[in-house]
Amino acid sequence: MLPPRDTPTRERKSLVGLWRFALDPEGIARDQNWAEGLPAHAREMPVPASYNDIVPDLELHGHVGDAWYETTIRVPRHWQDRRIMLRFESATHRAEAYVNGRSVVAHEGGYTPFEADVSDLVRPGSPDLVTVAVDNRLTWQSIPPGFVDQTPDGPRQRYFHDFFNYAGLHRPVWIYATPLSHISDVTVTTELEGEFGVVAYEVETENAGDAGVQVTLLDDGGAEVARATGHAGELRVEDPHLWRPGEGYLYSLAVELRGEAEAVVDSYSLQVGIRTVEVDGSRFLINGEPFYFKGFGKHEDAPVAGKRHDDAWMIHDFALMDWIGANSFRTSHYPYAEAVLEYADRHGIVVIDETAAVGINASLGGVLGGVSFETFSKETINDETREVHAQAIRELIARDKNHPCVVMWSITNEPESWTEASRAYFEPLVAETHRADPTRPVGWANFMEATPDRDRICDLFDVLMLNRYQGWYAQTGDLVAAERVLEAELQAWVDRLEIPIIFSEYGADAVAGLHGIDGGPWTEEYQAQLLAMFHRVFDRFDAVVGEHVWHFAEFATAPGVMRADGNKKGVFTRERRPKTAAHQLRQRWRGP
Ligand code: BDP
Repeated sequence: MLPPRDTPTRERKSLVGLWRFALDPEGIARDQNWAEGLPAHAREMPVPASYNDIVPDLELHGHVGDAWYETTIRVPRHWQDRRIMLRFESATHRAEAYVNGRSVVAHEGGYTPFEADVSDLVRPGSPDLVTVAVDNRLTWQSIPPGFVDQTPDGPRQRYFHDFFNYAGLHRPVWIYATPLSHISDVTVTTELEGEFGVVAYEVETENAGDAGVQVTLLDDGGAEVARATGHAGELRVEDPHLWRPGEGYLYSLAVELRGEAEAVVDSYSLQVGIRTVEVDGSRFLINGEPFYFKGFGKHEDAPVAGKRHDDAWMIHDFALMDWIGANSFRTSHYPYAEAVLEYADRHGIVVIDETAAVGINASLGGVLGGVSFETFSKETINDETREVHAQAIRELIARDKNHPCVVMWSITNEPESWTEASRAYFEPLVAETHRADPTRPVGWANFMEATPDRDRICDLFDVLMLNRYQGWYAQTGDLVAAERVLEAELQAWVDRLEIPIIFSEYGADAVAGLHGIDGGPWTEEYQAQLLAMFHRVFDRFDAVVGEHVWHFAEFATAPGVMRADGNKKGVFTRERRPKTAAHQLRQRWRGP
């Protein structure tokens, strides 16, 4: 799915700004036809943003159900006779959009884009009403899963993951125009053959008739390096400038649809990084060279606007990752805004790209909400959920397949993985991921209770990612015991599998400003000492090819006795001030 761009044949208008907004806790909006106009009590709401914390209002904060947004747009008159698309970069967790009261698209899943052809509904030159109902409910058949608890005090959303259920329109919304005869998708994969970089491309078109495809690869100075014609083919680049960690060198692929007399009917330009990714035994290779992941599990999370994509926070976070010496991160626990991946492409930051399949695990219910359930059953996570999960994987890959920064897919975080049912659930999903993208390794983040003697799915994957909390959730306060247990477990993994191991989570909560001579849980010293303990163990094993600290920054969670105003495992506070651990990590990752 191509993101909208301004090109010689295409034009886009951002719909970012203040929209009208109303909650529909009783589910009356469709009967009252809010799609043709929100009620008088509607208020203003920024787009993009999570709506939950914009104003101090518990109704908004804890809302369960639909939230309606509405804006009036004006499509330029010269868009007449063009294909006009309405595109949402995301709507959390599902949405139905309307134009002038007519439903145009519905979408399931809170973190991938969707769009609708609205050419026949908008009236270029005149005002048009765009409305969207965004539903934040998590169910057994949503990814991530959850359920709505009908309590005597009203509905309460329960879920099995450890971040606040922020909702709304978190990313930009666009209206854009393309020619009727247009390029609809481009897929690029790259390989190295001796001195050559090989860029294989495939272009899909719609309503293109006899028009032909021409692709031209340009270097970053705009000089042509290769050219080809046809919907699919290969471009060979002698002595290519590779995309590599730390150096996001990008070519651009100018794709043109050419009609009679070579006239350009449609044009689209895609950034291309030439690089390879491969797993070899227990090594993770980028361009044939072993790569060691240093960085974080992150969240899209900040005060006030919640999960809003914000360019200022994005650049600030990348600058802090650079300061500390990180070379990579995981998009825990859902696909991030497309701008984040584009930035990582340009700057050579390596990304593990994750679906929103977090909390497929009954044993987490007790930790996070005092509820317990059977993970996989007809009534809970079932075949329908798996189909929604498969669709989430397909949508992630369709969106992110062309990003050189993405070196691996992570299809789930901490699922139940020790039962026959879990194997039956995941086996087809791993196959589906490989089918959708045969070029990248597939991984998943293993839960602490899924030890090497119990786990039943690790052999399905190319890479093992471990989330481990020795010294925090187990052996609390005892780093000597924690080190022994961690080392023994790691040895057992190495004995069982010969694949790369990345620590995708390890860490401890620390209250910024809380100090203690002997450390102790919740102090800044203990957090730093625990990370140092993990590092000592990692350095004893060649199969460990990466360390992603949990977490980059403190983040909001649902309330709970284990959480003090959110999760405090950040090495930066939520406002991005460094704790002691941040300085220590900088020493390890950047050197003295
Ligand atoms: C793991 C989860 C992560 C949590 C973390 C924690 O993968 O989302 O935030 O532990 O407890 O269970 O801090």
